[in-house]
Amino acid sequence: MTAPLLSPSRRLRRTPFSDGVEAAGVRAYTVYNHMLLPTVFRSIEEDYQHLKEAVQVWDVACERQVELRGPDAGRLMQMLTPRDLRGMLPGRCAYVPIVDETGGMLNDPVAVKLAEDRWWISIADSDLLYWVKGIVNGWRLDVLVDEPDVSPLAVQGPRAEDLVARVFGEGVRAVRFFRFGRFEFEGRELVVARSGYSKQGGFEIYVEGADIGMPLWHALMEAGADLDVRAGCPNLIERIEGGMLSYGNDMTDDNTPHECWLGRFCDTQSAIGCIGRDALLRVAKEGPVQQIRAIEIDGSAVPTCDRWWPIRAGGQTVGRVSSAAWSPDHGTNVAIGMVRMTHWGPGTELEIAAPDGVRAAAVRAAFWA
Ligand code: THG
Repeated sequence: MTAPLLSPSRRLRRTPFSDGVEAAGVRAYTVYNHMLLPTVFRSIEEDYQHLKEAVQVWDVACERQVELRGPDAGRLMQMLTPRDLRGMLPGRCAYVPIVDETGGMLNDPVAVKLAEDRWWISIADSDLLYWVKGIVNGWRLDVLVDEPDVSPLAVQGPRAEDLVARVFGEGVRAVRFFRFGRFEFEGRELVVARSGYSKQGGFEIYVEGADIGMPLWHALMEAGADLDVRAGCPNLIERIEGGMLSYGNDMTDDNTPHECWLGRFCDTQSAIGCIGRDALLRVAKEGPVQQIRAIEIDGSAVPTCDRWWPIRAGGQTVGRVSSAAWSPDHGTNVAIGMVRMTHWGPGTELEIAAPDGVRAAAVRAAFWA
């Protein structure tokens, strides 16, 4: 049986790079923020090996920006997150949990501080714009909120710095992790940050203006021909090995940042103004009763994880697996799951009710990367 196709329509937004992605032979897409996100080019395993040894250009335009502009932009940003942003300077990026009034996760974006009064929130897959607009209107804040014509293009892999330097100049080499600089391409100044949804290193170019999307795509492909540059995409295996979470898969608004292992990005005591602060201070007292863990699943390659797989131990359900894949480099199945406190210790043996049968599994002390 062949997999069903996804019917295109204008609701399912194309990106400024979709023509390039299709010419490169994209094999599968998912939908993210109502937009196309490539998931496979050659095969997930082949894409994975290539990402780890060369360089790829990723159409991650679906990481849409929620732009905050105006005198209350900084105050608004702090209302959204329990991470203390007071020391954050313009030119920096920060991974920030976004929580609602119950402390539930609404998104886990990268915040980009362009200026004191101008921010981009580079969102994961949820309609954060409406929550932000609601707050602005309810609190009568002096800030404009919208989704600008900005589409991230990621360059990831060990040769990413060489490739980006060829197109934007040697100055990009000085950009440190989670910082950005402005660099020229065809007469336009673009934000280029050292960041990205992989552990292989690289940059994200915030392409302002859809019209320069394909010119930049072609420039990168031409400049990197001898580096074996290819079109790529966030890779399921690599991101599980690295413990990069996927909103909607690994966590939802039912989870607090602490359950998601994102406590290191929270300063709830000092994040004055955060809408979820009181709720988080309350739950922080008891501590989480379930938490994200790296899990190794025995047996041959697992099937696609497109629903939560129950985690069992001693006849009880003690959690769920939310992401899983066969890792060629580790010769085992790597997975991310939410596990109850009674069973989250390293080495704890578990059973996973996968769709093709029950498998033995174990909690790991840490992710693989
Ligand atoms: N880049 C940008 N926007 C994004 C993503 C991105 N929006 C959607 C999605 N990815 C948001 N989720 C994440 C998850 C992890 C990271 C970034 C965004 C990430 N984590 C680092 C890590 O785990 O090593 C830690 C970052 C830090 O130390 O501050 O990078 O990828 N623009």
